[in-house]
Amino acid sequence: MSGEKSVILVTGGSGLVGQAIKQMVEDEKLRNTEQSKNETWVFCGSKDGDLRDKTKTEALFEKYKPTHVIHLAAMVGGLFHNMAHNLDFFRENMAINDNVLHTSYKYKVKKVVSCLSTCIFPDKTTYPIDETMVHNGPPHDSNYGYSYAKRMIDILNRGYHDQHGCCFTSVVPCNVFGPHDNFRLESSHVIPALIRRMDDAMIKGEPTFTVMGSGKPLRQFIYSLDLAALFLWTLRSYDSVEPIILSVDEEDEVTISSVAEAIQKAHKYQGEIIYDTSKADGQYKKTASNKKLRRLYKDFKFTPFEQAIEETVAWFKRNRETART
Ligand code: NAP
Ligand code: GFB
Repeated sequence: MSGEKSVILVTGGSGLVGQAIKQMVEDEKLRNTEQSKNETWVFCGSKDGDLRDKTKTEALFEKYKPTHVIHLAAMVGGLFHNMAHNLDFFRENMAINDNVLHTSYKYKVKKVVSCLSTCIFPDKTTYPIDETMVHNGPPHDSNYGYSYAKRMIDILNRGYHDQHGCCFTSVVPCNVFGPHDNFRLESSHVIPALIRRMDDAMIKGEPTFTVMGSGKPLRQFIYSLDLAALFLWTLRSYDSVEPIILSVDEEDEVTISSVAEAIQKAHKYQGEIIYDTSKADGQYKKTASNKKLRRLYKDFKFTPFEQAIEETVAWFKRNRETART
């Protein structure tokens, strides 16, 4: 990308990850970096064009004629949303992904970076999970729709590369959280759900706070701003078609209970945390290895988890009125 003028279209640009990339790009522009001088960035949400629709997808590409695409747009949700809507997650994401990748090919986009997830790997597996294991068996039953649709991105990337020489690749983030997250309880992931529900408990002066499930499952969480920095690196410096995991280290894996306690500390909530074990735990663990990333990008520093939680809770309290709630 160095030197030439680029137009980078970010699908899903109005969401959690898209808004983090937007902030990183704006910071670069403020610093007037050499890279930023040659790049025009376009951040799109569904109001700019419903990517499930082929004609609307083509209209978006005709309007902006991107040279590069970061493809984030997807039907996205937490455990309970996936469990209740596996068919929708499959069909909507299959349609979006096929339209975006085929239109990128038709418009001769030089590079596309799409997004998988560490939750799409086989449920019965050895640990740590790595990039070679995407298709080694069925995913966890709670989110098979989303998982199979995401796995097809990898198949499409290989097909466009093998048949047409396209540079279409993908990243595999672990669980993401941060400012501009989805705090709508019917579809949110665990961290925004706990942040929003604990804020509600504080406002109502509730003496107890319920965490769903046992609190025992293990997760790796990446702060959205860290993921955004790694997306910029992937766009500019990673040219393999093979997926690359973008995750914190294996040893940074935390239990859902410790997440709830970190959010309690950030909120300064004095009530008692209780667990509703009648609710599903979902996958017990999906520990992923970031060795490939560490090999290629040696000195990347992740934001400490507690600091990222503090910043996200503070953002939510400042922006609750306009956030997705
Ligand atoms: P998000 O906050 O829910 O944002 C989703 C984005 O996709 C929004 O900009 C949304 O636009 C757009 N979108 C949804 N349906 C669309 C459609 N039919 N046409 C056009 N745009 C559409 O999700 P996110 O957490 O940022 O996720 C971004 C990417 O990261 C996704 O591919 C997701 O699978 C992946 N990922 C997320 C996590 C996580 O923990 N959050 C973990 C691993 C991977 P509007 O809001 O304007 O409708
Ligand atoms: O982020 P989450 O919803 O999805 O986390 P996954 C679910 C875990 O958090 C379960 C517990 O152990 C839940 O019992 N939990 C506790 C809660 N309280 C809550 C709450 O109020 N809301 C939610 N949502 N969970 C998703 C996949 O799995 O990971 C998606 O289903 C996606 O496809 C995402 O890829 C990254 O981490 O279990």
